[in-house]
Amino acid sequence: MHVTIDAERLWESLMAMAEIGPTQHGGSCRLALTDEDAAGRRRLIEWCEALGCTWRVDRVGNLFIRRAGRRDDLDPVATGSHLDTQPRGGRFDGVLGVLAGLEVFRTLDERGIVTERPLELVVWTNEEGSRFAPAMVASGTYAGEFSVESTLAREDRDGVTLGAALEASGFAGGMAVGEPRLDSFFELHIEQGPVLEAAGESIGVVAGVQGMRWYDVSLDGQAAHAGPTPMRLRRDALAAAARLIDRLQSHALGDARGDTKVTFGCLDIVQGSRNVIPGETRLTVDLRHVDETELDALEQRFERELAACGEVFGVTTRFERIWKSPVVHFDAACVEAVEAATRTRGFSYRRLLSGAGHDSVYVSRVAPTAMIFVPCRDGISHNEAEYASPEHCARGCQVLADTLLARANGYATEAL
Ligand code: HGY
Ligand code: MN
Ligand code: MN
Repeated sequence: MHVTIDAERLWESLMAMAEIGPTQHGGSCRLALTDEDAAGRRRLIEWCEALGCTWRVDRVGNLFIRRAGRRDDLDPVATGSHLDTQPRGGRFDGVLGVLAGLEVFRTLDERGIVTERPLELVVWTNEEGSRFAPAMVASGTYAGEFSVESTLAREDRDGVTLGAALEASGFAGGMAVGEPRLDSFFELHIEQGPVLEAAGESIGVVAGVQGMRWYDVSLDGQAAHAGPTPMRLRRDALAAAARLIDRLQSHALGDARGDTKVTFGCLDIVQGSRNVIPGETRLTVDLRHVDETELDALEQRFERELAACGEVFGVTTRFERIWKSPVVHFDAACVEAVEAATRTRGFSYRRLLSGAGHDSVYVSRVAPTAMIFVPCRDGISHNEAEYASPEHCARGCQVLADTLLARANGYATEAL
């Protein structure tokens, strides 16, 4: 039973969603549980209600939109991703996975196809981890990694809790977190890196996700006058942070395999002033690697380098690991189903590990899961210039449709 998704309609829905929270240079800003995020969710709900879908929200705001099957007593086959974005994010990160699910629903609806198992389209709350840390906190709560209470208590930089933001957004749901149980979960996403585009391939069959760890670092030296204070008597908290960044950058750049990733996304000078030696700085650290043992070693190196910088600059250093997401390998049968659907369509592809975290990381703990990637221009993401071509979006959506249909009807993908 082959269906062909409507590439143009998919693209139109992507551009229509991009009208909500547009940024100056063609990107999107819909921070988790802001008015823009809520508006994007409501627009999706409208589109799905027009197809006869029902929807419900769990206690951390995860939105589940159901398309009935012939056997509604069976666990649903699910797809989806996230609608929240980075502050100056792109129009495809997360959104493509959600709207590809909508396009599959629309295609089945116009063909009058009812699958054996019901289908769920899921929008996970706060995937980005930009407003509330850590990333994927709501899918993590669904999978049992975080308690509901701790998730609702997470605060943004203004001290607003995730629970209060949920209430304000109108998406504080009543459904118990962890429901519904899923038969399987398939997520379509842009690669957010350069691999597929450089190889000229259309599809990434994602077999897993690299390990990720987040830290909050404090460096406390001594504020002093920029003029009279001799260099060798300074306890400069920014100079110490700069040395740490440089040391870890050099280490990562020295990794010939390129598997070591270090990122310092936020650096704050507390009460900074141009003629005051920085007394206090706050730094975020993001470490990633495809191998858990190597990630342990990288974490130990980070600790050593931080202590050494404190010594050299006479600065007191502290750090807290606020998130640890181990290397994940997805369900072999799900990965093979994606690969078979891709081969059946004759699309060029490769298997790969994801460099970015996704809600699939946590969902894979409680349901067989796999992901589908499509290339993005110059590998750029988390940037307003993020772009995936209509053709690549359509191919990813087609593979998703074939995979969902096969799984929900109990066929092998090749038999479609
Ligand atoms: O951090 C990540 O990899 C994802 O974008 N949340
Ligand atoms: Mn994403
Ligand atoms: Mn992202």
